[in-house]
Parts: sequence; structure tokens; C-alpha cells
Amino acid sequence: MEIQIQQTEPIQTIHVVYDPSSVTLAVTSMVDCDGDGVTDADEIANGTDPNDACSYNVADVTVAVTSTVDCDGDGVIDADEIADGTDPNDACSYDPASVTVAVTSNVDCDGDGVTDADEIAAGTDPNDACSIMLQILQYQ
Ligand SMILES: [Ca+2]
Ligand SMILES: [Ca+2]
Ligand SMILES: [Ca+2]
Ligand SMILES: [Ca+2]
Repeated sequence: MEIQIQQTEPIQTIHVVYDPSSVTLAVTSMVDCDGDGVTDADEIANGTDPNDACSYNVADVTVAVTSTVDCDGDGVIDADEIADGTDPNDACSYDPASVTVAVTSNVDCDGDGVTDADEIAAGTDPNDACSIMLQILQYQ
């Protein structure tokens, strides 16, 4: 079966997820399809995945981060981590004041035996091993 394409029809914009391995020409667009702040051109040049908002080099971020992913699960979305200057790939590098989504990591960054998720829920400082002690003392 043949499909006749009518040239008089308006061209529709279709967003297709493409395979970076099929890129054979220089990428000249400045689009950032996954919203991680790194243009597709830079992602392809640097070997990260232009369709995965958790695959990028922070040093390559040149445009606004529009994704809302939290790649390391520390409760701070990547966009806010980059704005804060913390590492979006390190669940122990974040500003507790910037936590806006559920903490999905199960790290205990200060080593006090209470996970960061539980510390944020309890209101103690996940970066201060003495913070949980104070919280317990307050209830005694
Ligand atoms: Ca990108
Ligand atoms: Ca990416
Ligand atoms: Ca994060
Ligand atoms: Ca802790």
C-alpha cells in the first residue's frame, strides 16, 4: 500500500524521539529535548543521552533547565540543584531548604543512623549527625 503525501497540506510538527546513533551530520539546532539544560548538540558531542533528563554533564548546562526530575532522589529537583550549585547526581549534595519533592533515596549522609528522608520528615538536619540527638532530647 502506498501513502500519497499531499504537498498542499500544512506541515504538522511531530515530536519524535530519535536515535542519537543515527546522527551523521553536525547537529546545529539548539534544542534541549529532555530539558536537562544541555542542548542535544552538546549531549551528542559528549556522549550523554539527549532523551534522558538524568543523562548529562552538569558542566555542559548552557540553557535553562526545564525538566522537573530529581535524578539522585534527594528531594531537590535537578533544576534547583544546578541553581543552588549542588550536585544533582549526589544524593548527599543538596540544600535541605530546597527539598520540594518526595525524598526517594535511602542514604544517611551524616551517618547518624537515620536516613535523610526520615530526617527531612522529622525536621532534623540531614547533614548534622548531632541534629537527631537534639530532637530526641527535646522530647524527653
Ligand atoms: Ca538535553
Ligand atoms: Ca540528557
Ligand atoms: Ca536531586
Ligand atoms: Ca542522618
